[in-house]
Amino acid sequence: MKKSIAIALGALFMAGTAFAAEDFATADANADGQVTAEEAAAAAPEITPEKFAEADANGDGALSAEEYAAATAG
Ligand SMILES: [Ca+2]
Ligand SMILES: [Ca+2]
Repeated sequence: MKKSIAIALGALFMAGTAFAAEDFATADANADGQVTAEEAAAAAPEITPEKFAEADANGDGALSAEEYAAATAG
């Protein structure tokens, strides 16, 4: 019983990860590998300017796939 719940949660987690990757490609409107504040605002309104700045770990004003995942993680 507990084991099947763990498997179900694992499957959910993997599905979420796949969705996030797809989400990044969608958000990156010009496909340059970076999501700008404008692209993020258009694709993911839940990323507030505060969240964007927080997720932009290297401070270059754009989100890489990794940074975008952090921004959308919650
Ligand atoms: Ca872009
Ligand atoms: Ca960045």
